[in-house]
Amino acid sequence: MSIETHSRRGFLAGTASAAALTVFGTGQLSAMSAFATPSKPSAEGNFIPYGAAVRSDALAADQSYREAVIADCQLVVPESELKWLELRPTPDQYRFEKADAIVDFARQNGIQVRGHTLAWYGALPKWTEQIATHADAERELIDHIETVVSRYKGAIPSWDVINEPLVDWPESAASLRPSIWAKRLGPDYLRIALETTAAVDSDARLVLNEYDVEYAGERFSAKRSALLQLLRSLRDRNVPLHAVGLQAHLFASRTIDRDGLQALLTEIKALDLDVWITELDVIDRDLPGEIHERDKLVADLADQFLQTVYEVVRPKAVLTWGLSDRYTWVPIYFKRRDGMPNRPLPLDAELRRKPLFDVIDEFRHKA
Ligand code: 9MR
Repeated sequence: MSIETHSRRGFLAGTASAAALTVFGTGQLSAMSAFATPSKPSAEGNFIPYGAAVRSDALAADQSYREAVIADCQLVVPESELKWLELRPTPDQYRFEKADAIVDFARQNGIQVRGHTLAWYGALPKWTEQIATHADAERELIDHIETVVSRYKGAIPSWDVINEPLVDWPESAASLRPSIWAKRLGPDYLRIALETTAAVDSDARLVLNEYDVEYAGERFSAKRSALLQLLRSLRDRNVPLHAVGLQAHLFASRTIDRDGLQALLTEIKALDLDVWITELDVIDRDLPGEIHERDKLVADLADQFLQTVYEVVRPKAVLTWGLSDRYTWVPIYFKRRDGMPNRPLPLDAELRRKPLFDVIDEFRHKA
């Protein structure tokens, strides 16, 4: 696929006329000048939408995967295509082609899109390390958010504005990851990112997305406390925020802290924040190899997690981080020692439904 680039100035000047051409396997080009056509919400009444992280390259090259996404997802989130690394090869360029392709695919198929992510320490292009001053950092962050969020206004109704703000073992809400944003702007980067997103798209649901908040153990309860403190401080300062995203990368080797997670969710509810399950999958590295047994344990763990959440709050949506075991990030870090492929997702590598699919489907229909 060729990469279309827009200079920042050129793009801002020519938003209305810029038409991105996308092609997804059918051989047909489709012109996409207006993203603002709202996607059709789930046509299934009061059911919670289910969605998955998707990859533009796989959607373009793999028809059976594309059909599975169309059949099973009411919602998609680009796995990488909206990250700075993909969008911003140089300080002056925005490269929207891959993200546009996903948004276009979703629109054509009546699927909604979530945005991931605007302010994160990860997947930043090298040049951002050179951002040297408070003023430069503020300008870069604001420009980026204004450009990206305005492009997809109306087409991306919820954003993981903030991703993974806290270190792995925080002492307090001040224990922010030392991203370029935190280094140059301090904790104020959170406010800047959230306020800028709200200013550009006042209808967008603004989400703060975090992981490791569901387990038993000191490190995880420290994460829950710091997260809650952070949410309260944002709320106390009237910073716009609508929801918390629980990533839910579940580890078969860890124990879910039912009381700890439910206490956190109760407080989140008391702050009048919604909950989204944003990146559910089950890291099966330490589970037995036998496939039926493994798939059952994977589904049981997700069931236990979702049950624990639902007893306190009905999430706005449940998304898994990928749809099929054919395309998953898990082996990058958590390959199995027996050499067998990981099976963390609702569909297997042949796109057949696994017990995990049924568990999620059951929760989608729960009141
Ligand atoms: O799954 C994503 C992988 O393909 C990327 O290489 C990586 C870096 O951009 O990010 C992965 O997605 C992560 C997500 O953005 C944030 N939560 C953890 C996800 C899995 O690592």
